[in-house]
Amino acid sequence: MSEPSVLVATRGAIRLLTLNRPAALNSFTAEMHSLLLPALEDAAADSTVRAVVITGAGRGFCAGQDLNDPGMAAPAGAAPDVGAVIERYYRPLALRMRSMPVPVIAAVNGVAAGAGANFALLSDFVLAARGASFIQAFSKIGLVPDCGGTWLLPRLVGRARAIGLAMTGEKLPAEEAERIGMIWRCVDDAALMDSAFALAERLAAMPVHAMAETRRVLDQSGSLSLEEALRLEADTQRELGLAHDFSEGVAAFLAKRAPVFTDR
Ligand code: T3D
Repeated sequence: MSEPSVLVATRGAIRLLTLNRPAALNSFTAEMHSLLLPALEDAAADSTVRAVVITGAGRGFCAGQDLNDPGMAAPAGAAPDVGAVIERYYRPLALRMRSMPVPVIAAVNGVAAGAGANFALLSDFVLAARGASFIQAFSKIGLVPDCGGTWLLPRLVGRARAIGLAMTGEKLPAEEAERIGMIWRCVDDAALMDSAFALAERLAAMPVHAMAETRRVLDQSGSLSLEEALRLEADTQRELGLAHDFSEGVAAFLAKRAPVFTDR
């Protein structure tokens, strides 16, 4: 029997998801989507999970849509409905990534292309191996960036670089991606997974609910006036101020002891 195209493992409070179609650089198939979104849902629903790490098996992270997958193809004789593929698979995936109740780290082990690049960029932290790269491959096949790319890229790297990366489809090496602020950090290839787990463990011991709220307010702030952003901050602080983690954090600070955060 062949291995599942998404492997799920748990290490303490960390859930590890591995995209597992290495022969096709872990490109997305309908079958892989049928495992990936539920795996994220499961991590979100499991109160023992406090951080998620996503990586790829083999030499690639994810080459985007599998351009050979019959599971995505239009019925014989019909025109392809790429929009339907996006609506069915990539939209829910992007929205789930951006609403996880815990921090998500992409450990990008190799090339991340097309929707695979933007899937990584949807994470809270992108940690990339020095040998990895990012390619907005869409323009080469006559498409626009998807899986959130049109929203993410200008926010991460500004319009000039977003346009340049998206229109040329040039390969962006991981070190350059770090230099221009597109990703969190680049590490030596051999150190990638240890670095990802070390970061995940550090985050898992912190107030993860406040982190998920931080992501939410930052994502919303881009379309708000200062007045509205200040209101959102006040409303969010009001809610967090009533939660366990805030009182625990303050009590631990005052008692000069290590805090134990439990909210999620
Ligand atoms: O319905 C829809 O299409 C809508 C959804 C769109 C979302 C998208 O993601 S569109 C963008 C799709 N992705 C691409 O266009 C990337 C295509 N791949 C590449 O350009 C290159 O493979 C890479 C630059 C990523 C890596 O190049 P390289 O030289 O390191 O590897 P390779 O030899 O090209 O690939 C290795 C194998 O993976 C190869 O198979 P083989 O010949 O050994 O049997 C190759 O065909 C396969 N592979 C790589 N990417 C894909 C793929 N197979 C299917 N789909 C792929 N996307």
